[in-house]
Amino acid sequence: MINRLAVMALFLASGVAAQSDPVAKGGSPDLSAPMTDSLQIDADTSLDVSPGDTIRYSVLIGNAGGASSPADNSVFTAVLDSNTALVVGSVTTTQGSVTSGNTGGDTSPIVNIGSLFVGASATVTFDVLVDDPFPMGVMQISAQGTVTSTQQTIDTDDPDTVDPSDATVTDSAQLPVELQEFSVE
Ligand SMILES: [Ca+2]
Ligand SMILES: [Ca+2]
Repeated sequence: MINRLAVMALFLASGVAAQSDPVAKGGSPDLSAPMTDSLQIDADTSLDVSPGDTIRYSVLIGNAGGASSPADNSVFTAVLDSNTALVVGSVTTTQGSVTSGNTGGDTSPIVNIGSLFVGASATVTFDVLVDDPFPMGVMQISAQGTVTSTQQTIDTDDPDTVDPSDATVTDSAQLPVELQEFSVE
């Protein structure tokens, strides 16, 4: 991250417009994949993520690469939190096909996106069920996706944090709900 910032600063200092110069992009794809989380089903109407609830992840996979530089054979996979379970049948994509996640016995999402052209994007969504009961002392749920392609492989990004390729973390004071009381501000 620091190195990337330093490089960007050098570009800016030298007057080179890194984003608009096609030479700077070369002929390579430039993938991005922010993965957001949201409370899809609040089973206990607690207004917060808690055991038994359903979290929906949404991944916007984009390619901002140089001209004529698709990301070929793009495939999305994800490693889910061990205290959650994929909701079989919940996996969707706006491009390509779901190869794992919608058939009985599937435990993780795999989506075959195919070629993702420059300027194009594909949105993948899937749901997980939060374990109930949930282990005491665990305050977070995290999931990390990966997009592989012939030209480039990247991890998904939690857009809530500065780190450009970190797991998507769901915080909740309600998770170890059995033994704690919380004041509402
Ligand atoms: Ca809840
Ligand atoms: Ca981040």
